Amino acid sequence: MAMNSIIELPGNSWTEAVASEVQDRAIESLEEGKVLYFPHLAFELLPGEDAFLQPKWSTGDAKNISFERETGQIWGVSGSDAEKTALSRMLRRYADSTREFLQNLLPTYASTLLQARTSFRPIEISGRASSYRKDDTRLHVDSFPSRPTGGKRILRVFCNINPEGKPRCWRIGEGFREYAQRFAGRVPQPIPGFRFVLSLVGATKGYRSLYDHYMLGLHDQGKLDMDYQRQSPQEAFAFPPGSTWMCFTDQALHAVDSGQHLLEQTFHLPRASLRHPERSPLTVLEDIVGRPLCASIR
Ligand code: AKG
Repeated sequence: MAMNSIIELPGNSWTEAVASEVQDRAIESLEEGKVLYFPHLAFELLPGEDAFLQPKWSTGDAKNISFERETGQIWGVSGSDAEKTALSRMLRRYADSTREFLQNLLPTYASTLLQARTSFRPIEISGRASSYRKDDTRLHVDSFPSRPTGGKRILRVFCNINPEGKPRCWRIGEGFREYAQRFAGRVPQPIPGFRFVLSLVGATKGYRSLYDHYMLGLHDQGKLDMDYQRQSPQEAFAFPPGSTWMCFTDQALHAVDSGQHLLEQTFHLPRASLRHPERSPLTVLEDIVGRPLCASIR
């Protein structure tokens, strides 16, 4: 089935200016829920950094090694202090590169774009055991139990740095409205007071809004429905090493089947900064559910 979920764009530099037609196509496509694909935008490793392309650097069975650009903190990594510092340096470079790239590609977002965590995923996805909730081989939109967004968007930039020619194999599903319409009715009603208690005891970083409650519900209900997982419309795409792609992962239904050694940078964006706020998951969900879901959102 031709779904045209992937929009290929030119660009082979993290720092160069981007033509206004490309900027326009990028913002329109992203806000439609498409995946922007840059086949020749590679992240170059510095001498010695290829030593990090091994699963042993990840502690336990954690999928992510995470880095916070603002504080310089790194999590989920095993190794000496010197090795952690060297890996942090590589992740900071990726964080800086993606930030500069987005400033050039999406200048109208630039002033309100919030940079969140950078992650490195050195573990092979295929065959990895996990609970259904954490199983990213099932189609889902991103929503995290402990990190509510309060309606802010989740924009993620991925780069395949596999040294052995192995692609990152994704599937992209149907549109957000179709997905939300299918599953919103199955999301359990929130238990009064529960979300308040979650933030009080620190189980969530901030208050889980009704929007976050519904997004989490869609994420879980979608992953639980194996008929949907098998039979719903979906388009497979293999991102080769040396390529970069990005999407609003709270809108583009996605799954990853296989691949090893990925860099990922998360950004958040207020709904008000979108060119088409009416296409945002918050507006679409409010329309489907028939009530406001986020009192404090602008
Ligand atoms: C996600 O980060 O939401 C995923 O589904 C994983 C994508 C990947 O690791 O390729």
